[in-house]
Amino acid sequence: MSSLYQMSPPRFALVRPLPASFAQALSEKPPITPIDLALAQHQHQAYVSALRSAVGEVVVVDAADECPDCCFIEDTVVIVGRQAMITRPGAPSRRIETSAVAASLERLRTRGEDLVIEHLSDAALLDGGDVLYVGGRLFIGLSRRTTATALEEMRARMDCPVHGIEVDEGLHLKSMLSALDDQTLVVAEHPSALRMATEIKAVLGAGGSLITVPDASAANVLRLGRYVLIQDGFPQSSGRLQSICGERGLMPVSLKMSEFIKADGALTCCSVIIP
Ligand code: CIR
Repeated sequence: MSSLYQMSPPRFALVRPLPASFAQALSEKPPITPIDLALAQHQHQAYVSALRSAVGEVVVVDAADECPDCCFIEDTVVIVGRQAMITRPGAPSRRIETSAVAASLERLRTRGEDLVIEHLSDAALLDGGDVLYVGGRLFIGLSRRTTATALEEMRARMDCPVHGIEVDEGLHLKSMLSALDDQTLVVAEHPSALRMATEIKAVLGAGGSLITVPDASAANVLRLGRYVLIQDGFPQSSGRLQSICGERGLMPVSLKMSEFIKADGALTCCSVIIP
């Protein structure tokens, strides 16, 4: 099975442009300065350009103005190997986002991609932001958006080991941690993030390691072949990440995500990667 963390470029990235309603996206705390839609568009375009340079093909799912959060496409599907599990997002306003994503995956399948498209049951709630695939395992955050029923269903239906991790702070499991490769987690220097990362590292075993960064948002990085998307605007965190990338022969690409952070988003949430 292709790994998300190999040096060769992932085959596909699915993205969803910003809807005109993006300024009304959900947010845990209303931002001090409201979302600047023009700036958000600019940041999203830079994100998509970075993806175009790093993956085989970018598949664009049409935006839906009735879904202010639709650009956070990661929450709508979990893909491991050929298995694509369409989620049932935790926020009621986001549940209608999944059908357009399922239809795009179906089009890829009819083009010959070896994908098996499945749907979580109506009993489950799960956001893809709570799902980290690393070391051949799925770690699923139990958060305000993702339920124990969803964890059990994923355990029963996914073709890989599945572990639950309590999320007691932040929106999602990946709000304060992410993976650089199959053994290395990037994690915020924050008690709750460190506790979750330590639990994951224990499952990964002797090779598992943690890279800590001072800024919570900056702990969300997106590995794409030999590139690593990191967040601009957090000098201490990006300095640390840039030097680690250099040591490992990876190329950091800095992107500003300020308008997405206002809606509790970051780098992983704006795409779905198919290795
Ligand atoms: C939400 O509250 O659902 C969106 N405003 C943010 C979702 C971010 N998703 C992610 O990090 N996977």
